[in-house]
Amino acid sequence: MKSLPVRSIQMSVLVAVYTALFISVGWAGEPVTAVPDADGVQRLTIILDSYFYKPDQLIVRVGLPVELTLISHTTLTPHNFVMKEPDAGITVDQETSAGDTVKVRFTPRKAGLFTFYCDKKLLFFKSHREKGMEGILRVH
Ligand SMILES: [Cu+2]
Repeated sequence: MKSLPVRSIQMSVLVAVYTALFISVGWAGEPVTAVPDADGVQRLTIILDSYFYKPDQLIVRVGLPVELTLISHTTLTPHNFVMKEPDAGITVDQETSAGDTVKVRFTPRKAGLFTFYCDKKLLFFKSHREKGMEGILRVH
């Protein structure tokens, strides 16, 4: 019984940290699940803006090609889309200049949770990733 208050405090701290992370990272949006097209390609569209991806939670199936259409909504700030998960068959490092639309393709070979992010950084300022420009790809 003595450890109970400590445990509940720990739990509260955990919940608070998780909530803060959730809000700061912006993972509050709804996850978007790809539905394969007739040709078996899982197509999703992502908006890149300062400093977020929308949607920032993508769900795809393992073993089927994924095609992401990256649309920049900025007028000046360049962004990119980086995912370095070679073990899962995913290696993407795509520049997305202001106002551009580009497509990337990969075929996930492994189930799991993988992070994508923008690694742009201006001088001594925080990186875009640190400002919340990241998201999660769930492969199942
Ligand atoms: Cu960026």
